[in-house]
Amino acid sequence: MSRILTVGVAQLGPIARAESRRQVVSRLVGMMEEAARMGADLIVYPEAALTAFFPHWAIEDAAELDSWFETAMPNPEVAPLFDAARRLRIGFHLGYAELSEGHHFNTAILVDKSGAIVGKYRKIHLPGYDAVRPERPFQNLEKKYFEVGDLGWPVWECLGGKLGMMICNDRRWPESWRVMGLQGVELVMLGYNTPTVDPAMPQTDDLGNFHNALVMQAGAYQNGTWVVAAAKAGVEEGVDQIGQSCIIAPSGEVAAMCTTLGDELQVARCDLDLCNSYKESIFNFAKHRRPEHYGLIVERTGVGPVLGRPGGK
Ligand code: ING
Repeated sequence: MSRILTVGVAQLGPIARAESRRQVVSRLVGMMEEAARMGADLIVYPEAALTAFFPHWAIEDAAELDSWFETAMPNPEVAPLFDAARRLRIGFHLGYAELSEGHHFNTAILVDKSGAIVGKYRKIHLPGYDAVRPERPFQNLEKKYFEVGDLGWPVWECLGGKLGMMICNDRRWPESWRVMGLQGVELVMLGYNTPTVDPAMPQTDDLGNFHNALVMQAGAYQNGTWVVAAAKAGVEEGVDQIGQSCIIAPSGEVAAMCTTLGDELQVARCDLDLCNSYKESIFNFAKHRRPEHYGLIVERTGVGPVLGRPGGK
């Protein structure tokens, strides 16, 4: 009997700086209701899904910066989303800016069909820089506004499968995928806010969508996992962001993809047992993977054996 999880990827169009949490949450609830009508068990929203992506702006005032963070989750503004999840019996992934005990994180949560928070992830790979660059057309101040995530990459048993999370830039680093792959992850949820151009790398201006697909399709295939990736898309406060939110099978094939740059839901039936046909064959880590021969640099305690020769001899 296949373990079918019907999943919705909920791409968001731009969120205006002046848009209230309540206004955004009503957009999210509308998409959750549409996903429930389509039989979804889970809906995945983007990174920073409650606000505009404020790391694109220089914010000097500490109180204004903190106003973009949630100090509790759930909270009164977000409660309608949790209520809808309970009413519709649908789980969800939500990215948001977290302020807890004085610490600022770029965070995502996994909520089950009862509306309970099952898991939390805090973004580890923070791109960009920690000081305003006035010459840039827009900023990426994640290193200034967030701390590096301190929760690792856990995998949770939820909705009948093994689910994990990463956030945006994490998807460009193979470590994010493999740490969860080694835990047997079967469905990775992620959100992203990815400008169409990176002012630091003009040579990649026309490669944004390609690199986005490249890293996620590779991550899916090399770890035998489904991937559900939700973009915040379109021109948000002057920053043009890629869309192409998608659901990717363990084969690396795209099972569903958004084709607009606005609020758009795509739904796919994800057979979690399809993961096993990769995890038990070509990517059977126990049978084929040889970390003892990789000569990995032991980053915590110094240099490991020389690359490629066991024991470094
Ligand atoms: N955004 C971008 C991402 O990794 C970026 C940063 C933009 C990297 C353009 C490369 C090119 O998708 C976030 N929020 O991590």
